[in-house]
Amino acid sequence: MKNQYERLMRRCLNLAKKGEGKVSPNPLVGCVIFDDDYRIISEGYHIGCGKNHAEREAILNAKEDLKGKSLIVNLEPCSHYGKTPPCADLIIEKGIKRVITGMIDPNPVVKGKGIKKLKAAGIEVITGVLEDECLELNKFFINDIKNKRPYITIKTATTLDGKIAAKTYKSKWITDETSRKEAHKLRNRYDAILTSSSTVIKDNPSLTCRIKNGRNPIRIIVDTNLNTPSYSNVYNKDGTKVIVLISENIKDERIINYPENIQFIKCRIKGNHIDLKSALEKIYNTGIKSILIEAGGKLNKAFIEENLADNLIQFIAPKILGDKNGINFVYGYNRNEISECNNLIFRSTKKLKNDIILVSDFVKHEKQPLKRY
Ligand code: AOF
Ligand code: ZN
Repeated sequence: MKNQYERLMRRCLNLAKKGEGKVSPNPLVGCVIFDDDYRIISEGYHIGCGKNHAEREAILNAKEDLKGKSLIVNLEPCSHYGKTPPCADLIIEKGIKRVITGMIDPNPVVKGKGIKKLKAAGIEVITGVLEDECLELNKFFINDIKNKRPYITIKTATTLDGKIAAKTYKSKWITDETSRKEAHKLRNRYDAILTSSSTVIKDNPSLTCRIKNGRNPIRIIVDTNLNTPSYSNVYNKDGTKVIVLISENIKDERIINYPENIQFIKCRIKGNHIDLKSALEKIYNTGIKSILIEAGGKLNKAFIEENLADNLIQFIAPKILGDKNGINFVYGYNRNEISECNNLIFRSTKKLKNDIILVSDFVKHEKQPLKRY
């Protein structure tokens, strides 16, 4: 039975992923309805914010009577009137006898109330099936509710010894085509991609998502002194919104003559740079819940040093470049002792054609003061 529930929950997780790039700020949810022989009767997923929830989709897609059937869903069914009526009520109304879920909905308006409602109506409820996978899938949603700030991932493509480029900048690609395809899938998952003015000036990237059915995320450019030219690809490729973070000292007359899809956000300055923490608050207030950082070593370093990054995704090619001519993925960041390191926890590894993807989570802690000499 446990294996069957896990198999069906995996199906829910895969269905839920079809909503990637479309459901934010809502969670990714997939739902399967099945009979006592574990035969799938119907399926559904949450296709977009404001649209039907996964449970309602699965129920509406069913071609037979659902009385006495079981329903499995990766998130607790909701109990509240939001943009749609409560899923728990519909499940009860259809006479479903058993509900299996992966995790409690952390949203305070639900948080256990959906399960309570189902149980009160005499429905058997089983919770926690593949809970870790369910929590991982909806980490942006959980982080949004718990921390009220965007979830930050740093993405890098490096050699085995952590170099993002050679100083000559002659060769643009370190990882192979398969890795780059995976990287495009990642872009579809996040609300926004963030990079620095120096990357825009040096590489002139478009930062688009080039996968089937994908969509371009919002781009965020950290450009303290407004050095990026208005004809840069990232501003002109497709009309998708671009947020440019600039110093509060930039005069208004400098921000005319940029394309209409650009929103300039003036930010507080710390040292010579934008204060990232307060900039992130402003970004969060525009509705962005997840950010993928695709930048150079200096910006990566700033996010890590300020303890703002949640997650690190490294595409690693089986090459060694060495330290004389290679540029590190964290640049200008030096700890004196192992005890002063930033600590992470390995989450997963995946072998691609030639490269690997290594995913780690940052251990959150207050900033450690560097030793003074
Ligand atoms: C979803 N999709 O499949 C499920 C959700 O604004 P509403 O009415 O769409 O409600 C959104 C909340 O409903 C969401 O924050 C979560 O707590 C709950 N469940 N949401 O978007 C779904 N099952
Ligand atoms: Zn619902």
